[in-house]
Amino acid sequence: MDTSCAPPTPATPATPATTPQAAAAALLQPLRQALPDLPLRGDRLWRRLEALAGFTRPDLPWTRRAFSPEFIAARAWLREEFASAGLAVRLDAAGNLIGRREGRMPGAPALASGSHSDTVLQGGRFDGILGVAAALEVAHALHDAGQTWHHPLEVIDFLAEEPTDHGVSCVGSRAMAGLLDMPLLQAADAGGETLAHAMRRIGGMPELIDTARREPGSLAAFVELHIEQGPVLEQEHLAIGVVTHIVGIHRVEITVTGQPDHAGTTPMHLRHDALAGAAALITLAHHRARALNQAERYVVATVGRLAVEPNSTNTVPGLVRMSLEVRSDDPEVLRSFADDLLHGAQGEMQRCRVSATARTQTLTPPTRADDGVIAAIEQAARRHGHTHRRMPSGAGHDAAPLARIAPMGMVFIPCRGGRSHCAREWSDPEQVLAGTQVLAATLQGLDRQLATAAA
Ligand code: HGY
Ligand code: MN
Ligand code: MN
Repeated sequence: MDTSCAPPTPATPATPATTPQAAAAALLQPLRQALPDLPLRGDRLWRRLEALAGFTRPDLPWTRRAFSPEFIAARAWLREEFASAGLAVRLDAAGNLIGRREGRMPGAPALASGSHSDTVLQGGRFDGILGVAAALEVAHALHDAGQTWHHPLEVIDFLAEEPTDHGVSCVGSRAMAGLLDMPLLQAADAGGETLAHAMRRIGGMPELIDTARREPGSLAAFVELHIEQGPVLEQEHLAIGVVTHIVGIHRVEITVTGQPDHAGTTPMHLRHDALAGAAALITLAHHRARALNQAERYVVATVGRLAVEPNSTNTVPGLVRMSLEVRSDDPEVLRSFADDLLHGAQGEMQRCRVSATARTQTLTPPTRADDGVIAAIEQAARRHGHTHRRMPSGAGHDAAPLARIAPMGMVFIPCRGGRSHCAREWSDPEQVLAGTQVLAATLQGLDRQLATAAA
């Protein structure tokens, strides 16, 4: 029996909303009729979270780097789980794992939800995999209930959301948005493997990367569930965060060039100590970001990765390569921070008798969520009686590139102590289920509203 929560079926199947404007207007209309809850299974959801987290490097808890053996094993497991939820499963040319459940409206663009199954080192047990497992649970509950929405539903595990060893993040979602260009595909890791080669290793086809691209309008909406990765929801005792925008991220490789010399025989005033120069830059970046960060402007800067050559105790460091990451909701700060830093550090570089250069790896602008999807998330939170607030995301997400091709929204749940990207990352089963309920109700509401607009 088809118990889809659709409005009275029109004589002829409705066609998708005719224009993005009509769709956008529809999303801002409050839902007139209640929607039946989906039979979500919190136990199945939690079991999948634990199983997926279990694909980790044994020596580094909760580590599943993209393209690693653990990642490849997790992908094979995910494929089976997608199929068990009644999804038609495929891998697109960019290495995104996509599960699809057909809808009842011929030609309708799909509603999409998902996140990423790769992690940073010692990354954590919820960052990314929560969004994949929750979207999968929504699809599985639809399958169990025999329900068919108007729109198809696509569950997506995007390839390599975390910055890869090639220096590229959001690999699969960039490709889907048509933003993964040849220079990024040719980026190489320390061992010389290109991103394209790594993509091929997990089943992608970089030479056909354009086939992974989705055109604007080809997805009805994209909604991602994610842990907040910050302290606000927990401190304010709120269950749900409704993301208004995702900060921009500028990732830069800074190279400090000095000269390797004997650590014992080279007088201090004759050294070209690249690490002393790098240390001055790191300290200056920290203080500049603190000075620029204000109530109405979010600015953070991080040097999280550093390589010293020759990296030996009794040699003056001759070369340092380090990652500078700047995040802000102010496009001008994003653009100018690295150049201003090097300019402001010229005196210190001269005193250390070294030089510094900066090379942009990726620059993702601040991204706004769609007002209609924000309204749908708030309606869903109210429907389930979950406290909620609007808030920005200081973390980057696959939702940012997706916003280029579809109305985007994000649902946050609290994480303990606001901690993330560390082994202590944690959210309670009740918080995970609450977030999944809101995700399901949001997608259900979007399906109804867009179908009504199209009728
Ligand atoms: O780095 C980030 O913001 C995200 O967790 N990848
Ligand atoms: Mn992350
Ligand atoms: Mn993430």
